[in-house]
Amino acid sequence: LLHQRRNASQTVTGCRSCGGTSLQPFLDLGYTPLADRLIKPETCEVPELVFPLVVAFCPDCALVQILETVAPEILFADAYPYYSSFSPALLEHSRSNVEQRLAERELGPSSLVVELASNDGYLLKNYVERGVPVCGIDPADGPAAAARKAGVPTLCEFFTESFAREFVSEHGQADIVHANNVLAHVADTNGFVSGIRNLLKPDGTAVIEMPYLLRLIEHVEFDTIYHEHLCYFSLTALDNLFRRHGLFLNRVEELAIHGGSLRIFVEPFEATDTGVKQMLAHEKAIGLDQPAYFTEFSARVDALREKLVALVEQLKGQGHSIAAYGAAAKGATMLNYCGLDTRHLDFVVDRNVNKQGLLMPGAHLPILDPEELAKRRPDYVLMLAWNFADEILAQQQAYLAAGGRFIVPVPEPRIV
Ligand code: JHZ
Ligand code: ZN
Repeated sequence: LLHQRRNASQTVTGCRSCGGTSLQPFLDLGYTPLADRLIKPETCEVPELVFPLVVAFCPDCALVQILETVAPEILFADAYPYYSSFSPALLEHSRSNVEQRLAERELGPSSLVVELASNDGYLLKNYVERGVPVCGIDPADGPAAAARKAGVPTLCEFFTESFAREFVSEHGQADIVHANNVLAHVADTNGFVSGIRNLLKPDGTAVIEMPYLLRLIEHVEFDTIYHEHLCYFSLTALDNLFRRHGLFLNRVEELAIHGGSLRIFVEPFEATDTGVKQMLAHEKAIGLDQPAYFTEFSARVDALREKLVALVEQLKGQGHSIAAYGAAAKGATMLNYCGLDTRHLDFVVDRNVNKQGLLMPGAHLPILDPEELAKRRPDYVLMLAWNFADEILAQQQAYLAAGGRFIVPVPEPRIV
């Protein structure tokens, strides 16, 4: 199975944030294929590229990170299948984010809002509707083309320190910089943050979202670990990272999205509010900035795997059919780490038409339209996109009413 293209990945020697060389591994998910690299059935690229997935803690700056960096050209540029606009809950989350920014700050035709990893324009379109000039920056050509088509000016580029400099000399600095679920994806963590510093006006604000490490650990969301996600952030680690570049975490909000996220408000001047101070103090109090906090995690991940596999095998043994919902990147980690594949699950459904017709990495489940649940009526459906469980359960009332059942794997496998 092991098959690696030369120069496709590199192992870090020092911390991605502070450069410290005392990284302490605490979880090994083995060799796994790339979570968003869906397989075309006709050209079935087998064996697939697989890469080590080891997670470590840096005692010097508290950053949790994986050790392997897969080349971004392989991860994001070519046929990247993730389009934000397939989730109504995410669209609503983004619309309300923009409404709040507009309520807080006067933005008009001479303002500039930039989004890093603007995907298909799902967020910036809300500013466009309100007449505020925007520019999206995203390296994935499919989603960037979709954004332009939706009226959101978008540059198809990776955001780097040098790109930020060129951008500012051409377009000027930004009043607001949005960056949702992208900081963890970037190999040059410090260059990216320094780029944000350059991009911001002196009174500008960067509004940045990322999954919150505390919730990942608490809820055993180990499936959100895959090669696209290089870093897993606590507020402590973020504070250390941004301060190094003259940026300050002045405000923080906790959000439910993606299993529990942080939204940080970062500015080039220090005006830290009490919420930030309290959250930093809380992380210190529970030891999230210490290696001991992470020692049990690996055993909890294995316990989840054992419980899920036992449940699936029990249901199969009783003659039940099982499918899955959500060809999510996190689904790839869940299936591969648990060793679940076509022996256990018949297919996976996903609304994203760009994923339909392809196969899940590693497990090779075919990806079908969600309509197929009503047609094929599997007895059980493994909820791989558990972060959207409420939305999906509401949408699948007919399947549930007909006696169908979902298996939700996180934080603990259970049937709903
Ligand atoms: P979803 C993505 O991860 C991509 P993924 C990325 N790696 C990242 O950082 C995180 O988000 C934050 C589908 N779906 O978004 C859509 C339905 O079919 O949780 C998606 O394919 N019907 C950049 O891929 C998948 O499920 C629905 O009703 O793990 C969900 O994937 C809904 C709501 C979703 O994240
Ligand atoms: Zn460090």
